Amino acid sequence: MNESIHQSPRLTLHSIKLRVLSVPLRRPIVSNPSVGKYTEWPFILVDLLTNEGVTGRSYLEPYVARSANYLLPAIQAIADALQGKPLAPLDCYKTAMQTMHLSGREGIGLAATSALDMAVWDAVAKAAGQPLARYLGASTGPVRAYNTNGLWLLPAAQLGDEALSLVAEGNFSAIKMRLGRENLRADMAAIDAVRTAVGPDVRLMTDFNQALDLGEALLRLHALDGEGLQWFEEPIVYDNFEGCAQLARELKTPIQIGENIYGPRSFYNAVQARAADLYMPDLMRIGGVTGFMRCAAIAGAAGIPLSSHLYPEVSAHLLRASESTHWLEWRDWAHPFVAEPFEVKDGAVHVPDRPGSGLEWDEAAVKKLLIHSV
Ligand code: SMN
Ligand code: MG
Repeated sequence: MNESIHQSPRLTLHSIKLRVLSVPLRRPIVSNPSVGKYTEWPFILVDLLTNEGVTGRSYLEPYVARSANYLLPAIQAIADALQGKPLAPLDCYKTAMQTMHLSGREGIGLAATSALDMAVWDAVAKAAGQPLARYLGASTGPVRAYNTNGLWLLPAAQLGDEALSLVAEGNFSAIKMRLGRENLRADMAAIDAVRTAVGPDVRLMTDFNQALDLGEALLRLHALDGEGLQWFEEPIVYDNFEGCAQLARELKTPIQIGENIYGPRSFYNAVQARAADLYMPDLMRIGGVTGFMRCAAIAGAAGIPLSSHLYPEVSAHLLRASESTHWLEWRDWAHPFVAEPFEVKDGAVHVPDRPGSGLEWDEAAVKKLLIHSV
């Protein structure tokens, strides 16, 4: 019997490389004025080089390309604080947080922390030769997903065909459509168009992207409460936990929030306030892998179903390792530059059996999509 123990190297930071891409969207995002309209989607790629030769990778998708102006220096400043220390993800997270005690532990600083946190976890899992899910004590395999690749605020007449193609993209059992049109009748017409096309068995998630005030939300959500929808996402402004809690109390349809929550402590505060029935943290805002897994512990202990927002690749690993996993939000916007996109079939995203998060870049594609690099 071979009893030799393979020690994975203790990693230390050499340097980081940051690149900003602008990636065309197959189906443009058409949302309400608070989110906006996009034909291209920005990504910030992080390559974290270690002195031991392992490279950790991650990306942020910060909605607007100009946010790179302040995110890149913040990521670099945190990386500077990690110099000379062991690259242990929880220690790195703590160091990053300490750098922000006086400048603010949410917003840009936390988004920058998340970018590095995901890259550090990727590096250490790679150094251990394990997929991130397995490094966290789980296994690789499928994660049930819904397709969010379209169904923005388009005319109802266009929605049926788009809904059918969304289902067909991965034999999905669930898709998400956006609501919050000018009035209830328009939202009803949109739901009818999608339901008629896909039939009764496909689950329909709905997302208002914070479009309504509480008065309008009370009227509209009560009127839509019998439509058999899977959830009402962000009906009102995301940080009005009291208003969200009122909606969650009054409605049969579950209220979903979480993509705009910054860090596990705000997540905990939302849970304490009973602001929603369901939560879906976003890896950029929640604090990367570290922040997400802390929320997964809170959600699991509270018996709250946990989904993810964007970042389907890393989120898939984490939902494999979460206690109360609900749905993964699937979208393929990173496919143009990801070397080996994850397999999507039978309504699930499949976590691949390769070390780390499984995210590597197609460098030829990155070159074409590059708008800025440091
Ligand atoms: C969303 C995603 C990406 C851009 C804008 C809005 C959305 C979601 O809230 O949940 O997918
Ligand atoms: Mg949303």
